[in-house]
Amino acid sequence: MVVVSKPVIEQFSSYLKNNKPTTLFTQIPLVDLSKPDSKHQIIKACEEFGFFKVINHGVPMESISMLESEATKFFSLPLCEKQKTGQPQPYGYGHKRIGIHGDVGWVEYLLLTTNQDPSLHSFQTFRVALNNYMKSVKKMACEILEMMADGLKIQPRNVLSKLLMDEESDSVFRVNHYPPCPNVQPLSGNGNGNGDVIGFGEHTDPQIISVLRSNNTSGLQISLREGSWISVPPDQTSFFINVGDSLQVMTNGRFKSVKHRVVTNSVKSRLSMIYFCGPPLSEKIAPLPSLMRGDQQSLYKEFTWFEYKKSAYNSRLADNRLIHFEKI
Ligand code: GA4
Repeated sequence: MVVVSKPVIEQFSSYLKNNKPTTLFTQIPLVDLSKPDSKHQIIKACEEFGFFKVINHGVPMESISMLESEATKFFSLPLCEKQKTGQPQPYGYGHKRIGIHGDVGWVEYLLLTTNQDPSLHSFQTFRVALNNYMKSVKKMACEILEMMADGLKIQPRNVLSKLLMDEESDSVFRVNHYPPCPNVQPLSGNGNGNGDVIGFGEHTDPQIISVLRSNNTSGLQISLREGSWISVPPDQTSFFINVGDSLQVMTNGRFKSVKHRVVTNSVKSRLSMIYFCGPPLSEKIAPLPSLMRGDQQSLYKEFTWFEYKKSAYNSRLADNRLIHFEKI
């Protein structure tokens, strides 16, 4: 990350959010994957929050630490070295700019496909650590999606996980590094009053679910249905699951994709790694027939993941992307 001069900090302060105050006492749903009732907990969390934390997930701590240490090494390289992974189009190394329509954040990142991504060819140990990690995380994500199908009482239980297991699955992996951000003066009315600068602006994820793990630095916030923001206490031994737009459509709106954002920390850097579980490009995204009761109608027009992705990547971060696909 380049050293940043004051005017740039001021530029970022215009991204300070002026939303309703953060709610302090809401508990993030916690799902223990080893418990027999976890499928019911998952459904409840997806309906109420579109978000939950998982423990007893089976991803070895060793593979998490290996990837974290490789990613930390990568981000401490000089800019020119990091840029050898390519400009984000959308894959590669990026900093500050998110997407192609002017969104910015106090962040540098690596965006990769989960297939044979050529971006890391000169970073072999990083690549190996990444492949190991992704293998375990994909397995856990499939288990969660199967529990979800069980909890929704739909058959077959791999109706969602098969999209991820498909060789053509269009999943994406992202490592975000939020360097400590020099504090700016809190603006009046700013949520929690500590001068938060936006690391990654508010958005929903377009995919089915996203699986996030971060180091022990806070920053992630989720939006509750009534519009207030809550800070998610970091936990480096657990994973956090987001419902994405595609799962909202597949459940015909029963689950809602969760709006989330990341605010920076003035002292510690935050490192997060996210597996975005996407279907194959040709997959039709529509409510699962077994979830539709009686003469229930789909709330959405028909579209493929390719069409949705294309439209999503053409949007601004905070846009409501599903609105164009809703039936009037
Ligand atoms: C949000 C979720 C993932 O990080 C991502 C992002 C993508 C990008 O960084 O290129 C997008 C964003 C995300 C949605 C709207 C568009 C595309 C940035 C942006 C402004 C990789 C994804 O799949 O969609």
